[in-house]
Amino acid sequence: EHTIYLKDYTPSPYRIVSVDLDFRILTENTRARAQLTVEPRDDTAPGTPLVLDGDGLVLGSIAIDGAPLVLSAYAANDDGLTVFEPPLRRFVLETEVTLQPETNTKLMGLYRSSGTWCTQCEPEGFRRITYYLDRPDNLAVFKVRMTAPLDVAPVLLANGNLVDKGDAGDGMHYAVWEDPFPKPAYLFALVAGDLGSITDSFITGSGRKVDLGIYCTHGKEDQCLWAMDSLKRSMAWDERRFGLEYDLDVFNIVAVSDFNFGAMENKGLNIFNDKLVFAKPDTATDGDYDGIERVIAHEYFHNWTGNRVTCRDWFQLCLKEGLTVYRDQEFTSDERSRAVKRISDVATLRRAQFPEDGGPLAHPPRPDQFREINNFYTTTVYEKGAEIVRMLATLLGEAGFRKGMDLYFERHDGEATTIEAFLAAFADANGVNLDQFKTWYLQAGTPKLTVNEHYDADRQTYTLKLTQETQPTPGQPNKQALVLPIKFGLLGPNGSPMGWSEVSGAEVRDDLIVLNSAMAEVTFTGIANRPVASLLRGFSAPVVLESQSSQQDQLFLARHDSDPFNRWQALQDVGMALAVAAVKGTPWSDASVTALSEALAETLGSETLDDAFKALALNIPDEQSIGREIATDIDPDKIHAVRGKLLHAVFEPLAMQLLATYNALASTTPYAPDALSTGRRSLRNRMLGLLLASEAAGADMLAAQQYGNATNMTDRMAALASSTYAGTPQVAGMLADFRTRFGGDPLVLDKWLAVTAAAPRDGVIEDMKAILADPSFPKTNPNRLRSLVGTFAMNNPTQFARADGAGFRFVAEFVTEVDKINPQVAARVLTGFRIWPMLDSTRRDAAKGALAALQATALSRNVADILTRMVGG
Ligand code: HT7
Ligand code: ZN
Repeated sequence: EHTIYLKDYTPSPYRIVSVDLDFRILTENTRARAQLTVEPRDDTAPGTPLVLDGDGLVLGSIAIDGAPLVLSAYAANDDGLTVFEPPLRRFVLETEVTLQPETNTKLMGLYRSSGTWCTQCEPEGFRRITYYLDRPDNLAVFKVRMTAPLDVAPVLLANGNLVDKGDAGDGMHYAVWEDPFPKPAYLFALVAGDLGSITDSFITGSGRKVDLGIYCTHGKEDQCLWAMDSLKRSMAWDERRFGLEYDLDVFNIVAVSDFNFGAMENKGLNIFNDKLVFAKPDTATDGDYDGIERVIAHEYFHNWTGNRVTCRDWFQLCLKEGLTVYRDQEFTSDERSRAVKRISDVATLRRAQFPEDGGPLAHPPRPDQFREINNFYTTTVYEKGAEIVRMLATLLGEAGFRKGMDLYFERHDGEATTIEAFLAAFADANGVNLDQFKTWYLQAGTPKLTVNEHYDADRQTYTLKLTQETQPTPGQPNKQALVLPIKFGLLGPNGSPMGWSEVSGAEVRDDLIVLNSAMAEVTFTGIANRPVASLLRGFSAPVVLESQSSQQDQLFLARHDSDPFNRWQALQDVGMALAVAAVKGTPWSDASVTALSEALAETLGSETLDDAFKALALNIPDEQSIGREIATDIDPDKIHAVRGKLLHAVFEPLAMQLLATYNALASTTPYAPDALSTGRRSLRNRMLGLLLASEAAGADMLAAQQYGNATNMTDRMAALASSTYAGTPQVAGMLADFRTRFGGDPLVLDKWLAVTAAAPRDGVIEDMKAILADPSFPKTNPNRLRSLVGTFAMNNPTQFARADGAGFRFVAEFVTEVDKINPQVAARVLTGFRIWPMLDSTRRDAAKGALAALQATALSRNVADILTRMVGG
């Protein structure tokens, strides 16, 4: 399979400047006619062929300026259309193809989801609809005419504004949509179906009225209100924070049930996975509400970062994705709790991105080569990409960052551009040099930042020796020093901030050390007592921090640090140190466990900390985090056992306080998804989980009661999930009840599939096989497949990485089967194997065996690419 390189980027010799599409949608098939207005570039030589992308299209007719082409003038095959000698002037190329959306299970291009016709074009789906320059640097204006049966498709939507509609005879009707903003084809969308909707409007800062619509299956309209509320708040926030107004008169969202990703930012017509639209208290959890708010915001924010300013090529994907994730993170931080948002984002980064960056699939945020672009919609591009933008904001300050954003839009609105251009806007707006900073985009791997401290009482100096190192990653043996913004503070003996008279050895601005070399020694003078340093506040750089700080210092920070992130971090570090030492054979001392218990009790009892923060703080790092910390020869069973014992040792002494808190937090008010109520529920449910984990008498009954009496899905699921993890005697009954109660609602069934798949017990693989073998299980629906097998591969470390290899074989066989239906889903599930090099030798061999068996079968490019990178070769 051939590799595409960034260095080979060349502009196309032709441009498509406008597109007229005419779709005739019928239940048997869809005919797509395209009229492309094509122009050669000034320097295009006569006789240069026009090469258009196509994927699986069958050409019906072809003409230039109305004259049909003779057979020798063009060639059409499975991956494109070439016109050998097009005119060296502006001309109109007209083609007609017939599509089969009904059998399109890859869910790219035009497909049918539960009766609704819809499209997904990013990154290379448009070529499955018509022959085109399917590359993001070709911007064109689109006009779309759709004709469809009125009975099955009364709703006809596309990008932009509706300009015409009417009766087309024979039970058919038509609609014409025009999008005045030039766009790349990946932002094209259409929807045709029998859908319900809710409508609203938004008045922009300059006083324009925008009509808002959310379309869904009939009967689900009342579940779209939270999404609409989130959309309006997103629109207002982007004006307030970045001065960015919406630009069309219409903004529509459509919820569909078969979707490869979360959602898609098509211009003026976002298409969403329905699980990120529908919410009502008795079927959606607080996590679901959060996810909807976040993704609605994310896709909306793409209107400027992605659509108005787009990517020159797919290597630049994180130009739009990293920046837009940063923007949605900021939105949530402003709308909810900044500290809680930061802690959960960092937890996600460590859980998903760090393993990617430290494993066989590591790649730079801006890769320089790929075989299959769909495999690069990764947590490195998205979440590490957002961390890079966040560091830029930290280095430039909020005002400096805004100046850079303003200049970026001023320079590049209406263009397809690059990471270089993005950085240049920030450099120029602030008069700084970002050449070294750019390395973050080009280099893979998580840097390790090691800190050694030295206090000199005689001289009253305090020195921090800072060292950074990044391990080699596939294809990048040598690493350069990065620019690390390290936010910090020094705490005096009573816990209050400590100042200094002078500082030397590195660039230090107020609370920020900027480390830009492999090593630096920062010396503070005028330090009367040994301080405790709080380093990397707010997780100001995506690194692994290694310091020799004692348990005592960490618990001091947990009590006194003014930075909530580091208070949380300090408690996690203490728990992590105890767990790791025990797994490696050094049991914890009673004193160290007691000290941690006491600090946690104090955190729980605090009158100033909020509930959501407490819920995050009252925990021991999860099994996968402990595994990553150990990093080699991992035995997941041992980690599971040790963590269980540690939870018991730390939380059993707090049982009375946990129970009292649990009881005190019971709610009497109706469900609301606001930050305060969500925090309250998450702390109460954490209490329940900890009571179960510490095997407090009656905890299993309490959980079963909560499950049965719950008035919302958050409380019901929390009880079910922690009972399943603990393996209480009531679990089987609860799971059966859940299935009966909610089995008819596919999105709630997903929750049942996920808890089932995550159970750390023997027999789970057999249960999953039975579920998959049921003829009513929809193997074409990505949500169902991901909930079951995706959850198993990602979140069930003991059963997926079973020493006998049964977990690996199950997933590999699943990948073989699903690859034939939907290669994107198969490839993503397969990435669960990326942990294999860290496992002990028995498990490593078992994983390699399963991967070798997979390699021996016929595979899609998506799966083959992941597999080759994973096993090397
Ligand atoms: N820009 C989108 C990324 C995407 C996608 C969405 C749906 C189906 C397939 C897809 N491939 C890539 C989503 C986003 O980041 O906003
Ligand atoms: Zn995005």
